[in-house]
Amino acid sequence: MSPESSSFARDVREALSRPEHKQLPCQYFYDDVGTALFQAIALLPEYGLTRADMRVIRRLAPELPACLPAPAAVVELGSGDGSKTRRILEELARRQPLTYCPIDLSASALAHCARELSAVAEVRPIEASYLDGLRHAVCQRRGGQPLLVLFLGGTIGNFDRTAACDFLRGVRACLLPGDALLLGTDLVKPVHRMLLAYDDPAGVTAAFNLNLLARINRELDGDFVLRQFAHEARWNAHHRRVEMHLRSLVAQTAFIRAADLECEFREDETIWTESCHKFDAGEVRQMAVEADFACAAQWIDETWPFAESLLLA
Ligand code: AVI
Repeated sequence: MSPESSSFARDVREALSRPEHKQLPCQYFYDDVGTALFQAIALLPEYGLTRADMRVIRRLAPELPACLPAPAAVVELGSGDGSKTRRILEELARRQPLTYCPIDLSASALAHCARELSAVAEVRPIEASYLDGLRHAVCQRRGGQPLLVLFLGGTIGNFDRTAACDFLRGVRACLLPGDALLLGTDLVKPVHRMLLAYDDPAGVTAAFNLNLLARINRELDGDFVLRQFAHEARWNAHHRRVEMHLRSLVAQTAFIRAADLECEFREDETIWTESCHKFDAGEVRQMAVEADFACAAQWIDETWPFAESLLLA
């Protein structure tokens, strides 16, 4: 088994054996099928997040150079599809040549990103987890020149709130005064709107969620019967998050051979697959202060409330 498959097997085994609530880690959504399904989600009329982020970035990109010391390198946590980042790089590259370091665990996402953006900046892909990759990028800093870190698209919402604050502190610990982080966060909106975004009538998000079981079947020799699970999106008002679950429609047992796991489900038991936390703009500024950043600017999309916040180290 490859090292990736064995850590997938280990994580699946641990998460599905939890006595309190079975879970699956959301980072495993993004195999090739899951990535394609997420791209389709981003086009859905019910899912406004990606388009809102794009609108905000179009608005902030020309203003950005005036808000921070000229960065010599832009480091992106997650490699994105290139279109949002291009806007930012083009504006910054007017001042001086730029190095762009996308960080991702997926070699194919990094290769795509390098193809898209090598005309705008010198691309140095880093295949690693976010913080390991950031530490690596920081070591390559030239002559004390400032860095701009991008964490776009609202991915921080997929961390628990405590983990999100710890993560911001971890990013801050890698940076020096004069460096900056541009952070995207999806904001709270009416509940029916948020639920529709994660339970669209065409069933694309359902397919994205169920693909996690399909991926286990393909890669870990599992025997989940996908039709015996249903996609579910719930609003958790206490934690201000949309939770995605897979509900077992019958009492059943699934075998995952490569994880050496026999997994029993009661009827109506769910596997919790993802949390999508929603914020308000003031809360983001507060989180920034707690992580020892100063929030220098915030741009908000009013059509689909979404914020990009510029945090200075
Ligand atoms: C990647 N992340 C910001 C998306 C979100 O909205 O939390 C993932 C997603 N899950 C279902 N739809 C989209």
